[in-house]
Amino acid sequence: MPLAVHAAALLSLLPTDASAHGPALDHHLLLNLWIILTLATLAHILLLIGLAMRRASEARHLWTIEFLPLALLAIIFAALAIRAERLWAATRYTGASPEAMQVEVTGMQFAWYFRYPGPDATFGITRPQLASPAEGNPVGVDPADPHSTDDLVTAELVIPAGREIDLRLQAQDVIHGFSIPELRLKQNAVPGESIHIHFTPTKPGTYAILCTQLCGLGHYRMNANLRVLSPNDFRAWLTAREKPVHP
Ligand SMILES: [Cu+2]
Repeated sequence: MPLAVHAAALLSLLPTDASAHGPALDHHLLLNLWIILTLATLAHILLLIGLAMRRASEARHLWTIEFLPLALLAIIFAALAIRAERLWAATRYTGASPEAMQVEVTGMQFAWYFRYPGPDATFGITRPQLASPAEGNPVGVDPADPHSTDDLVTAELVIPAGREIDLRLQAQDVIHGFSIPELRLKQNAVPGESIHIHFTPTKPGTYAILCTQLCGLGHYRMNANLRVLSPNDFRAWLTAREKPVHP
């Protein structure tokens, strides 16, 4: 089964699949590659046949070898595009379930910060003029807002496996690209916008969060860690982090 071997080799080149929506995306990618492989082979066979039969046939209009293949190609292309668009939209436009864990992600030159709303489940107000990484307030949380007192801001993203996570992405200065290859996630963080993306991590582990937009001289070092923990480990982590906030 050369095609199966081919697929297995391709899959082994992809990073680990650690999210619930990942396998469908990988499947779609492989389907695209198989179709391209088939069409490229067919095109070369047709080319060789054309060369061999060049003198044997007269030039005439053959709709079966012109319009029919073109129509079929257009249908295949449209079907692939619609399916890809649906897969893309599934993590964005359909909306997360109400039980999803909320985490705010802020990109800035050249770091990622993550904010958890705390036990009150509400994010405090942020003000750009208050943002100061040097003073321990990188995202500019307003201490005057009662909702902000229990907000937890971290430099690594820690989430529990098996629970849906609803991220809201924003950027303080320029466009940054939030990307986690193992979770098959990639979404720009744009200044002035709050962009939601939701997913369910399936495999505990440590993965790299990258910035995929050239955002300045320090772009090469703009990364952070994602740690996917078991639900129990996550609870322990959250409790330990929340203690200093609630003495
Ligand atoms: Cu960046």
